[in-house]
Amino acid sequence: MNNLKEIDQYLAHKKLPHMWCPGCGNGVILKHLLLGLAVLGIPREKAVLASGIGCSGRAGDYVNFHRFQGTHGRTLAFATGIHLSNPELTVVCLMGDGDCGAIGLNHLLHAARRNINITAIVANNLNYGMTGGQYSPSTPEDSLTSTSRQGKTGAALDLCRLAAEAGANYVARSTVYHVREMHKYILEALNTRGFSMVELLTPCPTYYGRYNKIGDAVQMLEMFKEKAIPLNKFQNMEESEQQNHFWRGVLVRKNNPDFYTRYRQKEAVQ
Ligand SMILES: Cc1ncc(C[n+]2csc(CCOP(=O)(O)OP(=O)(O)O)c2C)c(N)n1
Ligand code: SF4
Repeated sequence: MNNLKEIDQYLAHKKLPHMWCPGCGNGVILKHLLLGLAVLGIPREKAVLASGIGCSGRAGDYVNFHRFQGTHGRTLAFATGIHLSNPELTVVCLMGDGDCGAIGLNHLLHAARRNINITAIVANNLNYGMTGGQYSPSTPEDSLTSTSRQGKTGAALDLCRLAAEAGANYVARSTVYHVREMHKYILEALNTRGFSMVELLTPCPTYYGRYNKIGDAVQMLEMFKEKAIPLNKFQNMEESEQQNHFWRGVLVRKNNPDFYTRYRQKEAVQ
């Protein structure tokens, strides 16, 4: 599905045009999140977008349904509260890689461990966009950023593997270049009961692309096309080769009961 009419109802038209830089991937992610809601027929009054602080977090400004923006890094904690106070809602949490993987990492682990019925979308632009292109835990090793002028020291943190290990029911990763795959994973995540997470590699030509001399947005997308490879291929690579690539695919697909269901079952037997 690619019909913009379908997402009209979810968009705050009066707030447009958006503030993102030309070539930023955040608009593509927002579009496919809204398409996902439309495909699943989720009414506006049943949808909530909890977004982080950062460029990606500004997505909340452009939606015409319940939205919430709290403090940086605490997005999943707020989303957990929203979900538990009204489990009928479809709660989506949209975070940057800094929000989710640095200051907010603890919340990711516990949301996944509890298998909270939330869909987390992580817009991984490989750096902190809003504050000037500093490196984040998921910035690839040796990347040039405003805080690693000689190249980042230390490997990138794989947020998907952490969420999978902690107990999430659905974990997948794709890129803004692989748009059909991204669309499918967002739909699958929204359709999962329990904690679901989709990490999306997305271009930040203004900082990551410029500092690393990758070029403009098109060249950043070409980088994702070349370097983001299917999970099974990635697993057969030497470790040294893996460091120069990203995997993409579905890491976890499970059907374990979510936190709310288990909690209610305990109450019922008392
Ligand atoms: C508690 C707190 N610490 C730091 C900041 C400053 N800050 C705002 S956005 C941000 C990082 C943004 O990076 P990311 O979460 O990856 O989102 P992006 O802008 O790249 O989409 C930081 C450190 C803040 N607002 N609040
Ligand atoms: S700084 Fe980067 S992430 Fe932020 S709006 Fe510009 S391109 Fe997008």
